[in-house]
Amino acid sequence: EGTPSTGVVTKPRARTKKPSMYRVLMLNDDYTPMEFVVHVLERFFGKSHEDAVRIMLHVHHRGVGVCGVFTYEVAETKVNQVMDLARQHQHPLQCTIEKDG
Ligand code: NFA
Repeated sequence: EGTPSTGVVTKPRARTKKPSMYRVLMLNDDYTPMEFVVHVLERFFGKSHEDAVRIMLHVHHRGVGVCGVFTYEVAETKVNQVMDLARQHQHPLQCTIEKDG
């Protein structure tokens, strides 16, 4: 009657599904000052000054670049923070989100 007990107790494991990740992309434009872009990358994306300059120049030359990869909610917050600050300074800087992978 039923499965004989082995005395071994197994703990049901909680589901561990990794959240989808999203790239925050920055777009080039002709007007936003390079120093402002570097500042944004340092302040909102935690980049070192050297990495920030590298990413800014990549966007400047190639038209688009990745600022970082985050969960959707974090990516959305970063985009809003960047666009709010750019608007306050009347720069046309644009960021977008795209699904990673
Ligand atoms: N292209 C801008 C300039 O020459 C600099 C820039 C870089 C703007 C990256 C937006 C993103 N002032």
